[in-house]
Amino acid sequence: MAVAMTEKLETVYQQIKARNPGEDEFHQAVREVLESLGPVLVKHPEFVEQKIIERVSEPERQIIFRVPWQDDKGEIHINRGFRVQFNSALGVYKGGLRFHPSVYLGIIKFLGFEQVFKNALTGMPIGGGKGGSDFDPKGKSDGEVMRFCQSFMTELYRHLGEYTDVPAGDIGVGGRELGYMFGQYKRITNRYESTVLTGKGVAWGGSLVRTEATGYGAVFFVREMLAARKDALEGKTCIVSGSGNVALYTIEKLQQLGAKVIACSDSNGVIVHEKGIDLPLLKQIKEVERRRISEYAARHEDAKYLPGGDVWDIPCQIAMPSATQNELTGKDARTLVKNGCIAVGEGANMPTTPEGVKVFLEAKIAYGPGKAANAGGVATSALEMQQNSSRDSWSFEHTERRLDSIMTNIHASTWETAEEYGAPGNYVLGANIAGFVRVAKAMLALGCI
Ligand code: NDP
Ligand code: 2IT
Repeated sequence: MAVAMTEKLETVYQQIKARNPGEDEFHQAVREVLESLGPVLVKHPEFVEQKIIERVSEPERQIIFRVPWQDDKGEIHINRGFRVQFNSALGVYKGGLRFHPSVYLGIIKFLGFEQVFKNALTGMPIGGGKGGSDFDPKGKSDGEVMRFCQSFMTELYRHLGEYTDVPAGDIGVGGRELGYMFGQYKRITNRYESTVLTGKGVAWGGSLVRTEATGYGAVFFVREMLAARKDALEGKTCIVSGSGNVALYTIEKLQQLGAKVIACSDSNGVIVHEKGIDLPLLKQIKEVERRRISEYAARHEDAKYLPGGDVWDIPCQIAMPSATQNELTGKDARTLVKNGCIAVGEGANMPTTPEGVKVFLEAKIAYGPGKAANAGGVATSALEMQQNSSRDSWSFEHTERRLDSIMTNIHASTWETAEEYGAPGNYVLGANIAGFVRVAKAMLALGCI
């Protein structure tokens, strides 16, 4: 259970809420971190004196811009673009771009805030930022996606740079979109500045393993949580929500480590395949054909499709939320615990509601929060930057070993921090404190900026 917020932190939280009206997801993300920080402030009065909490909760810079583009019929559409450059105490602003109709400032700020601490946990020299647009890539042609990405980058490029701000993908932004954006950046600036974006195609400066990294990393984190309890993934029954980049490679690594994945989902429904998901077929449908998962059941007679179903109702031992924020509620958490779930590893950002988190912590199951468990994506982005800077490219095996050791270290540091602060096994507390302290110390050293 998170340590109760001190009066001081409650006052600061109320000020942040009032200053950022209507941004519910941002408030939620801030509250969740602040609830862990009481004991840190007692130990480090200098953080209070220097107003580190107030400073770390205020983005260094917020950019909002118009993105006009033409569809295939010549009709003009106007979307809104965002980049929130949250904190650069540890390095360049680093974090993904999300294209989804639900995007507004509150979502980008929650993601940017989480990113600051996640990036700190990796131990690498990266600050935090996030961006995106309310553009919906679903149902758009390649030409429409390209024109949108070019328009988006025509405005954003002036705020980026290998020493300034380095975006990557997130929901709705993968290799195709990053390619169009990198092309436009290169054209406008006349610079082949590989390090300005990560998640690039391997043929043009990308890193092997970046595509797989978030999902693989989340599974490595779960493997470590189980090992700490003298248990292992082999033979475990798992469910994964979503069926995008993170979900697919979570399924892949779970299967490689001997677990059985019986369900996944999209925003329309759930597929259940008791024999175990046929990953090559799922990849073909999602990555190659860009279709819905209902198609999977249509091509596999022993798989079931549950339109509008709730994936968390499927009994499992391990659950890996890999779709979006607040997708796992208090009720879902109670169902999972009742059905015998022993571990939850979050590939998505803030997928569990505060009530759900409470249920997991009270049940004392192994619960790995997103900012620790999904840090493998951004960590491998930092490895991509290292390769770009040294004009080198590493083998798959070498890069995966690096990812594995980063995730193992994040597990160890969050575990040890939780123990140090008297909450053994509480990775929420461990991740929030370990991430915050690293950022706070750097901010203190850099003065009042
Ligand atoms: P993708 O766009 O590849 O896939 C997203 C998946 O989540 C799809 O299956 C999508 O279903 C589902 N989904 C998205 N929004 C909603 C919603 N509002 N309701 C229900 N389902 C939804 O994105 P990623 O796999 O890259 O991202 C998934 C999560 O992982 C996000 O929370 C992201 O922030 C996080 N993450 C991603 C990283 C990365 O490297 N890509 C790194 C760390 C975290 P549908 O197709 O029906 O919309
Ligand atoms: O949420 C995340 O960590 C990401 N979407 C990846 C960010 C990155 O810069 O690789």
